[in-house]
Amino acid sequence: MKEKMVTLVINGKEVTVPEGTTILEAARQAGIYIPTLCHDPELSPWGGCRLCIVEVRGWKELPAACITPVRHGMVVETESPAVRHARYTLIELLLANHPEDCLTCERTGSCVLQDLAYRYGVRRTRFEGEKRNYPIEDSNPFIVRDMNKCILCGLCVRVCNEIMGKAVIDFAYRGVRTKITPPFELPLEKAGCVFCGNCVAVCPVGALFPKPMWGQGRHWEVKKVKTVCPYCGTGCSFYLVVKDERVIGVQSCPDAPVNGRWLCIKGRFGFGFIHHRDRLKMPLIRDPFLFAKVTWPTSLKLVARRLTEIKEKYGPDAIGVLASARITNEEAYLLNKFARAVLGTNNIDHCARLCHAPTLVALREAFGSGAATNQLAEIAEADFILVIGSNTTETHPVAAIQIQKALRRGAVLAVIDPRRTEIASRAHYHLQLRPGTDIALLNAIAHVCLQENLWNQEFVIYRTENFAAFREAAMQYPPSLAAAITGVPEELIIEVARHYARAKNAVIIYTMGITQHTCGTNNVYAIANLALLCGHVGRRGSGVLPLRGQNNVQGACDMGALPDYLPGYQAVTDPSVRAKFAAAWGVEIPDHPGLTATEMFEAAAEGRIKALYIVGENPMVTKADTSLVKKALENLEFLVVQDIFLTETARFAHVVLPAASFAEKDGTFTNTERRIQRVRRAINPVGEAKPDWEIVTLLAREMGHPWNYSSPAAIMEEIAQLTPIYGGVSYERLEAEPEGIFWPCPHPEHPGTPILHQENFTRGKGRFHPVHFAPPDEQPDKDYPFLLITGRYLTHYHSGTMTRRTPLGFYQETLLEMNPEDMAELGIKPRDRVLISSRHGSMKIDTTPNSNLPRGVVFATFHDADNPINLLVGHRCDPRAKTPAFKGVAVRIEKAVR
Ligand SMILES: Nc1nc2c(c(=O)[nH]1)N[C@H]1C(S)=C(S)[C@@H](COP(=O)(O)OP(=O)(O)OC[C@H]3O[C@@H](n4cnc5c(=O)[nH]c(N)nc54)[C@H](O)[C@@H]3O)O[C@H]1N2
Ligand SMILES: Nc1nc2c(c(=O)[nH]1)N[C@H]1C(S)=C(S)[C@@H](COP(=O)(O)OP(=O)(O)OC[C@H]3O[C@@H](n4cnc5c(=O)[nH]c(N)nc54)[C@H](O)[C@@H]3O)O[C@H]1N2
Ligand code: SF4
Ligand code: SF4
Ligand code: FES
Ligand SMILES: [Mo]
Repeated sequence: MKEKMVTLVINGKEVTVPEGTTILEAARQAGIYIPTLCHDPELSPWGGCRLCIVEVRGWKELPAACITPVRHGMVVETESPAVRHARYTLIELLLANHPEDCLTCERTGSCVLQDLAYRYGVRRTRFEGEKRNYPIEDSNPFIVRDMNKCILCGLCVRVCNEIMGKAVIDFAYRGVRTKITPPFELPLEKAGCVFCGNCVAVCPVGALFPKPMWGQGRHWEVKKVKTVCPYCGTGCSFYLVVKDERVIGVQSCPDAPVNGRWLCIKGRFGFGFIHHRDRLKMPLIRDPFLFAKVTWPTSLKLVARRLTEIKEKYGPDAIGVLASARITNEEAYLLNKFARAVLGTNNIDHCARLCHAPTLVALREAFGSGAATNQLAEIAEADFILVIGSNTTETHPVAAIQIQKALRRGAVLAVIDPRRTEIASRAHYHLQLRPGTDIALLNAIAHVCLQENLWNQEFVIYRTENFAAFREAAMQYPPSLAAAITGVPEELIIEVARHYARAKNAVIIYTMGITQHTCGTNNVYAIANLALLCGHVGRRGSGVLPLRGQNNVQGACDMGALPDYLPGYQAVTDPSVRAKFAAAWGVEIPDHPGLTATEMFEAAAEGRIKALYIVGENPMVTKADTSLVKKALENLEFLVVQDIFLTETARFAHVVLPAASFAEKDGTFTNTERRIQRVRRAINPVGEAKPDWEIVTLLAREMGHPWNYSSPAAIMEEIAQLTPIYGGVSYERLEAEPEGIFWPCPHPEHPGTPILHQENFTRGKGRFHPVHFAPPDEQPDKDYPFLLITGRYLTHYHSGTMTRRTPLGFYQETLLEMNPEDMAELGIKPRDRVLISSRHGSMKIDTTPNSNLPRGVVFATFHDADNPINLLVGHRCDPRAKTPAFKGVAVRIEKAVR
């Protein structure tokens, strides 16, 4: 359908725009400025401040341009004497009850009110307004609210409500007493605020301000460096604000491609770790009980000598490398090269093993690529969204904003999760299944699609294979059976199936609730089957999004930090691939896949692995079966840990190497959309820390390999030569294309691929994999009657090395969340200490009630490094992906003394 166009004249210029465009939008498209205060293109229009008034020939009133649609033949003046006069008066009125210092205030350096006063020549106000005298609200560590400077534009109210799906703040009182506040004047921290700071990001004046930067630096004294968030895989970018070699804050960067101005608490306020006094500033060696500070040459010589000795004595496969999903692509690439070319082993892996390894196996076999199929922004375009095992608002908060946008557009949301998470509470359908029963549920959804003939026959015929086998399997799961297995009412299953199948565009979002089970790989197959059956893949707005966890876990996989793949998912078992890398690197590549991270620890505990080089991971806290990890680390003849802090793991090391943090280096991260983005150095490394790429290069040289990379850009050149999916990536291009590059991007002229599998699947045809439900191997019984789910909180990140070290008050201890009725039955009161035991270990922990948990299910995070929950998680894992079953551990709970 062609849009109807309308032509009008603005300031004598003819402008043609689609019908329904506002005068403001039409003017902006024509490059004509109209001032605004309460308008924001991403928020619903309000028309409250009236600063955007214009004159329309023949109209008696001056209409507000931001809410007035254009009409054919309209003649508009944006700066006529009448308009200027009215604006002058409006600004005077605003200043009338504004603090006296307004025109000289330097709080933000970009105050829209002040700019307007100067623009329209308002020097003082003729009106004697009632000055407000509110106390400054700053009882929380993140946001300062100075309501004396508020102009009541309501932008913060709309952001909180429309973008965040919260309604923490609103207008209260009337007349001159009108004020924006949480209900009952509660402080933000008591009103459900999640401290995303997105209200601060839109405040046009200095009323809302980030507390870390309060009084820290005037705007001309600071430099701003655009970079990418070091936490989750959403890949938000922002400015690091730097003064005198210190990062003092984070500011939204409106042209950030993934997130625009929106961030979550970790991105906006989680930078305090950068300058924390605990940062490693010198290499350390064990001496024999304490760590001694040494120089770089001493530490590197020792590492090179010991690794060489162990390699000579036991062979290269006695050494393992744990790479990191926190470091840059260039650094992960070098670690892959270090393991294979310098050490001579494929024993390299990283935390993707604990995370989306089942996705790498199953989506690869189903679609041909183990990565997300579409962009995050497309979530907002879907009509139906199925979220499975993802606590999206806490773990990918800015991706959750896209879900919120879709909901505002009228999309239908269904969430499959045993817990009533926040995203589940926003959903039209919450399928609160028993942990570990997803396959029965997903097969039943497929059953309904087949039974009711809702499936996409054309797609299945032309684009898929192995349908008959899948059909036969799925037909064994009528909703009544699935209801009995999962505990989800039959009607819910049927309705969700109908919605998914009938949607024009539908996306499935899934994460750890799917992968961290002994049936993780089969769970992912079940998701892929459903997408194939309904043809919801390979189109804009339709796809499967396994949201990747860490900032650069996608990149670490892409760069070959995996035991079976060289960079770009080129199999080590393929002789032609090995020949290519052998020619480029000048060494033979070992031909057998290496050990996974899971297997490396088992091997170390058994004495088959003698040395580990661990970069940017903290397995003592994050790996399953802490007792086994401890035994493995103690057993090693040599352990090198390279981190930014002396972690629980580093305490076992013989040598600790101090790495530079994300703020201190150049490079690239690849986010969950496969978008490659530039990370930029904002400050020099603290102390004598060095970027990981420099450390690995020095180590390789020390071990006799003449590496001489001068910069991350030079490393990327080598990556592009050897990795077809990154073939067109270069730093010049990344500077010229600030939105980033989506792989696959095989050559410099290629535009990149935001949407996968459009004409063909990467593997040709999409393949169905019939899967069956089997009761989880670990069942609750009389001795272990509860099921423990482990996971995350919004404000903490993994082992907490960074989030526990912001001076901003992030820290919370880990609590065991229980259904209040279960607590009552056991006679446990809130904050009572309990002994929790699994078949694998036990520990003491405090309890807290949470009625969003079903009975029989308990929840705890693994963020508390002092009391690691992984003591309870055994080493049961998915047989193919080797991902541990972090979800669904049978436990017993007994009251304990403190
Ligand atoms: N704040 C914060 N954000 C993070 C991280 C962090 O540590 N902190 N870590 C990042 C990383 S690496 C990752 S991988 C992601 C993880 O992100 P998520 O996967 O969203 O986080 P989890 O808390 O591990 O678990 C997700 C959900 O799975 C549900 N679940 C448990 N068992 C089952 C089941 O059997 N079936 C279903 N359908 N659901 C189940 C849980 O109730 C939980 O709500 O988060 C990333 N983002
Ligand atoms: N019980 C339970 N356990 C889990 C999970 C669960 O759901 N439940 N989830 C699992 C998942 S999905 C994941 S991804 C893992 C995460 O497991 P890990 O990756 O081990 O967790 P992190 O705490 O993020 O460790 C990253 C380390 O890198 C360091 N670091 C940060 N930046 C840099 C840098 O630039 N250079 C270097 N050299 N180091 C740096 C940090 O200080 C930190 O010590 O945890 C897993 N463990
Ligand atoms: S910080 Fe976020 S949640 Fe809190 S009031 Fe502002 S927009 Fe709302
Ligand atoms: S959503 Fe993820 S990438 Fe974005 S600011 Fe938060 S932690 Fe950083
Ligand atoms: S910007 Fe149009 S009324 Fe406020
Ligand atoms: Mo993860």
